[in-house]
This record gives sequence, structure tokens and C-alpha cells, in this order.
Amino acid sequence: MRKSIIERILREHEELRATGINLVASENFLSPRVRAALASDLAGRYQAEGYGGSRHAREIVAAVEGLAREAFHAGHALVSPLSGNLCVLACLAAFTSPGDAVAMLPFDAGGYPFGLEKFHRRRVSIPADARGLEIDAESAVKAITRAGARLVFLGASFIPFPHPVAEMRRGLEKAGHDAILVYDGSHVLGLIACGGFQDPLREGADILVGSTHKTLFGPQGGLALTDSDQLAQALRKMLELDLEAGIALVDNPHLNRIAALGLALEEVLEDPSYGARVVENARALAGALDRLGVPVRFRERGYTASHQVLLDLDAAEAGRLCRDLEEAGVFIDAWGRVGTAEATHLGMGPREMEEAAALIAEVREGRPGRELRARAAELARRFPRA
Ligand code: DSN
Repeated sequence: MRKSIIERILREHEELRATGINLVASENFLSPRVRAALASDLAGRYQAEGYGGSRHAREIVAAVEGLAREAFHAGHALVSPLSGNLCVLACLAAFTSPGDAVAMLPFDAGGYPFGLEKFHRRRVSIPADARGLEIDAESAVKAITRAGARLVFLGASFIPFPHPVAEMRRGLEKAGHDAILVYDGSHVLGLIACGGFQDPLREGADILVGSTHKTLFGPQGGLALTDSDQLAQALRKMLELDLEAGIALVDNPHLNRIAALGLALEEVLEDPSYGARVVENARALAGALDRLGVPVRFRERGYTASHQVLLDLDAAEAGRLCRDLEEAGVFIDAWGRVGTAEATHLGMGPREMEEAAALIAEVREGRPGRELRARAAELARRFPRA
């Protein structure tokens, strides 16, 4: 039999990850049962009634929708989106037309860098302070009403603190401007499910969307939640098999992914203190980094209220630190964003955050990463993935 290159690379990848400390804010590790569901027979199956043998697939989808409704206290849950990004696109397709204005947070203020213009929508930048990552709700409402935007996205890729959802909702109502307020909770869904961050649907968001593999430790995928029958129906038209009006963004959802998501939701429902532990670890990591001389943003605000610790480095230094840390077996991203979701999910606590901070500080001070590789591997091995 041909020697598999892919199996070899996969083995190397698994070894790298099992012996490293992952502090990438957009990632998490999957429990063995979640991974088993991904590798299950469902991976190659269809769910629609017209396909023989598909009844359990439909049962799974219905059960996972129920778990998502329970976890997020939402009237409707759609689990078919293949990604959080596709949820954003579904909102655009369902609620706007080409030429319409859509409000989003700019990338330099931490916003998700979605290409609205590629879909011929007019961008309305939500006024925000790039340094403080704070949205000025009053100016935002003015900009939205002036441009006539009927679709507004809050939530962000850099989100150490909650967004002013309630203020925005109140402001829009006061201005008499009817807009659909969507909260992109990709980064913070796992915290929201635990009551550990803000609660967008209760604060006035019409729709909560997000990817399911960041603080929520499911597989890569998307989730959309709303209390509105009308909005849910419009999203289903875009995200589910529709033989009457035609298929839009998803034909057959990935059923193995949905089953895996269901298991992750069961896990988060069983461990609601996970969210608070993630934030506690993020604050511990930030505090330790700060004490060790690594510049961290937002000391005056307690560093963070989410899983994210933002380093105060310029782009070149952040990129260099990411590369140098990789040599030590400590993984962060190249934008100065560090996250504690995976470490917490593996069982690490504030003491381990101190150890991780020491590794980061030593690498930043110029110690070659390879000299620290064994220390990172020893820390990782104390928290096995199986
Ligand atoms: N890939 C996601 C992130 O890292 O935040 C969205 O850009």
C-alpha cells in the first residue's frame, strides 16, 4: 500500500499540539467524544427525508437544535451553517439587497474583517475608539440612522469587554429606526452559554450568530439563534434545504459536525462554571504578563472580561513574538491576541497561567524558544487531551 503522506503529517500535527500550549484565542480542543462524533458514519450522509436510512440524522439535528435553544435560552436555533462567516452571509442575504447599507465595526477597532463590498453592500462603519475598542453608542445610532442601515452587526474578533447592545437597542428605538441587530458572538459563544459574558438576546439583539469552535469547544461550524419566528424563518430559507424556492447557502448540512456540536453543548451545559474559569485565567495570565514586563492592554479596566488578553505590541513585534513562541511550543496569533479558552478547557488554572506567562516573557526577552521547548511540553503533558 502507498505510504500515506497525510497520515504522517497528521501524526506530526497531533504530536506538536499534544506537546504545546495553545493560547490562540480563536481555537479550542475537542474532547474525545466530540472528535469521535466527527469521525462517525454521519460524516458521509444526507438528512433529507428523500434519502433512505436518514431518520437518525434528522433526530440528531432536532436534538442538537434543542440543546442549542437550551444553552442560549433562545426560541429558535439553526445548526446547519457550516461556519460563523456563513451566518453573517445568511443575514445579509435574508435581510438586505445589493446597494443596502449594513453597519459593522471596523477591523481597526477589532471588528470581523468581512468583505461587505464583495456582496455589493454599502459599509457603515460603527464609530469606535480603535485604542480602547469602545463603541460610542450614541454616535453609532446616528451613523446607522443617517445611512439608513437596516442591518447592524455588533460583536468582534477582538472583544475583551462586552459591547453596548442594550444602549444601541434603546438608541435605535428612540430614533424610531427599525433595524435588525445581530450580535456576532463567534469569539464568546462559550462564555455566553455559561452566563459568563454578556447576554445579547436578553440585552436587545434580534439574532445571535457565531462560530462554534472558539470559546465554545465544538467543531468548526456556525450557529444562529433568535427568539423571533419571522427572523428564524427567513434565516432557514437561506440556510436549509429548500426545494420549493431553491437551495441557497447550505444544501446538506454536515451531520457529523452537528452531532459533535450537540455533544459539546451537552458538555458546556454540564459545566457552566467553565465560562468564569476562562475569564479568571485570562485575568491571571494578563496580570502575570504585566508583572513580568510584557505590555498588556487595559490594565486600568482589569485587563479583560473575556477569554482574550491583548498584548500592547506593534504589528511587527506581535508577528515576531508569534513566530518565536512557536519554537518554544507556545501558540498565539500574530495580532497580539492571546486566549485562555483551550487551556481552561484542558483543566489549567491560574498557576499554569503564571507558567505560560513566564514562557512568553522569556521568549520576548530574547531567550531562544528551543531552550524552553521541554518546559512547555512538560506543562502540556500534565493536561492530557484523552
Ligand atoms: N478567524 C477568526 C479570528 O481569528 O478571530 C475571525 O477572523
